[in-house]
Amino acid sequence: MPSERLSVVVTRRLPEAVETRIKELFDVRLRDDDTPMTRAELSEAVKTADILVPTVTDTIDAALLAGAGPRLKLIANYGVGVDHIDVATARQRGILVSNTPGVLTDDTADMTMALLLAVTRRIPEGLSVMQSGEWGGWAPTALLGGRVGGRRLGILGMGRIGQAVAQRARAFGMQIHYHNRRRLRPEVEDGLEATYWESLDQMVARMDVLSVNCPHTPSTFHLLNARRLKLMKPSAVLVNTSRGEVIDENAMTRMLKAGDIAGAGLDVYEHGMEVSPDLQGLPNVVLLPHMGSATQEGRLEMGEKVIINIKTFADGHRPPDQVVPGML
Ligand code: 8YV
Repeated sequence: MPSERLSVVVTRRLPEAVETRIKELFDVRLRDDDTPMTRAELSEAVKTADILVPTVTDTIDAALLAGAGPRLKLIANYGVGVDHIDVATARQRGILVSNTPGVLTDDTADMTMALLLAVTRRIPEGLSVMQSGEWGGWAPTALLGGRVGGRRLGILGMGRIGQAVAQRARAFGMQIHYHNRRRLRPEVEDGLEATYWESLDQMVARMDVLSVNCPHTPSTFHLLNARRLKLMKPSAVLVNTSRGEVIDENAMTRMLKAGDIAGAGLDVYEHGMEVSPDLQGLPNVVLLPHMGSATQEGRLEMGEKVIINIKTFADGHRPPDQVVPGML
């Protein structure tokens, strides 16, 4: 199939350089404003396109795919997480799915550390004192946080991003612990000086900081449920730059309010943009609007990956970043 004949629909505005390159290569329909597509627009897109380029804000479920036209052959996701795409149904319908792994690893790991430090060192509280003009000068007991060096960091999900977090946290003098579906190879584990916990319960109970870095799948939904959250030390801090659904957000909010967990740094939420006001008002919580991978460089590289996946497919091969059911 010659690539110039392929019709590509991109569901969101992407960086200009990415859009320009896609336009050069394909017969493309681009979005003309910054809003996500409505369900009706998405339904229309899957009916007519050969290739769809969605983002995390598009729900590509079985019902939507049931209305897909016979031309739709590739969903080239702009992002690494594919929990918004029903990959199994796509496969049954002969539609390939690809993602953009690797290029947002470092940026997301950096943001994990930023949140970890923001919560433990009370950065937003300091910022607010300065912005409100309330600073009364240095005082020996003002805004004391906790030292991160020496603390135990438990990483839940030791894939690319988890390992990048481990490397950074080691440089801050933290002790690295992890729980993962599969134990890392001994040489990788040794390189990261990471201690493996087969039992998530036992790890949760012993950590000073818990960082969620696993994908959201049916088996990780509410992995940190109310029972497990209650195992955390009251002095412990939770950081999540992965997906909100991995944590029972209501249970976490109750515990944060009651002081049963010391704090949380969150970039993602269980119900997307709907962030509970209870969470918003807490001083021991730092909230960001899903910015983990939001660097100019990362967004361009994500675009390059999407283009490589589409071009390779158009040239008659499997996209290099094909996702198969159960892989993530
Ligand atoms: C992206 C992400 O910005 O790639 C992911 O899985 O969560 C984000 O950091 C987003 O997915 C873009 O679609």
